[in-house]
Order: sequence, then C-alpha cells, then structure tokens
Amino acid sequence: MATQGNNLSEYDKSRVPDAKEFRFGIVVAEWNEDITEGLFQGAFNALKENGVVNENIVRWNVPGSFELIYGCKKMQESYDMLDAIIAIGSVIQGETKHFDFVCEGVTQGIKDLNVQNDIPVIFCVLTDNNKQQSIDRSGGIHGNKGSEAGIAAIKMAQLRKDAR
Ligand code: DLZ
Repeated sequence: MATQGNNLSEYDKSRVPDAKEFRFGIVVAEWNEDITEGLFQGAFNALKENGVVNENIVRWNVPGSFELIYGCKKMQESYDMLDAIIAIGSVIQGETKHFDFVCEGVTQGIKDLNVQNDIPVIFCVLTDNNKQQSIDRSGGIHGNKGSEAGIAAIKMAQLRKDAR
C-alpha cells in the first residue's frame, strides 16, 4: 500500500485520475529560466504520463513571476475549455526586498484567481533562499515540484468535474 510519509512532497501517484480527456494550460515565467524550464518539463511529463495528449496542453510565457497573475487570468478568459492551469515561476532571494514583494504579490494574485474564477490555478512557484535550493527542487536531489504541480492539476481537474 502506498503511504503518505512525513514529506509533503510525496503525492500518492496510485490515485491520480485518468487525465486523457482533460485540457491544461501552463504559464511559465522566463525569469530564472533554467529553473522554470526544469519545472515545466516536470509538469509536462506528469501530464503526459497520465494520458494527456500534446494538443490538449497550451503553454504561454510571461517575463517574470509577478506577470503570472495576468498571464493566468488572460488564459482563463481566452481558453474557457481548460480544466486547470499551472503557474510556473522561480523567485530567488536577492539583496533587496523585491523578493518579498514578488512572492507576496504572486501568491495573493494566484489565490485571488482561484477564488474569483472557475478554472483552478496550481501554484508552482519556487521561493528559495538561493539558486542551489531551486536547482534541487526543479529536477535535482529534492525531486521536481513541476511534477507535483502536474499531478495536482489533474486532481483539481477531476474535482472540478465531479463538483459540477
Ligand atoms: C525584478 C525581479 C527580481 C529582482 N527577481 C525575480 C525573481 O527572482 N523571479 C522572478 O520570477 N521574477 C523576478 N523579478 C521580475 C518580476 O517578477 C517582474 O517581472 C518585474 O518586477 C516586472 O513586473
């Protein structure tokens, strides 16, 4: 039997719904591109492994994590047939307070989109103290948070369908 474990990053992959009929959007921030591309690959692969076809995955890029809010909002409006959207970004602590403002803004912004609109938006934004922590979580020794976001998107797409 699969166990949850103490590590919250461990999703139970045995209970992922079949996703072959679902459609997903992925919005990717270009800031810290090496990290966000790793996250994108993790999310994309997780969707494909669970039956999603290429034609049912749409990707948009935005400049930085702060722009994920507007990008996801416009994607919700432009593609109302989507079942879930994944917002991918990487914010890394610098010498100024910009880190705090971007993290706060994107977190609240994505939260607002989930409250106000019907297509769930999955929060896949790394907020790390240094680049190594981001590398470790985007396909490194601590796995890939993009993969977890892909699984979360499928589960939320199923929840939305069941709740109708
Ligand atoms: C300006 C900025 C800084 C300093 N750091 C990051 C970061 O670590 N990760 C990220 O995704 N974006 C960063 N940005 C850019 C902002 O997200 C945004 O693109 C600009 O403030 C313009 O709105």
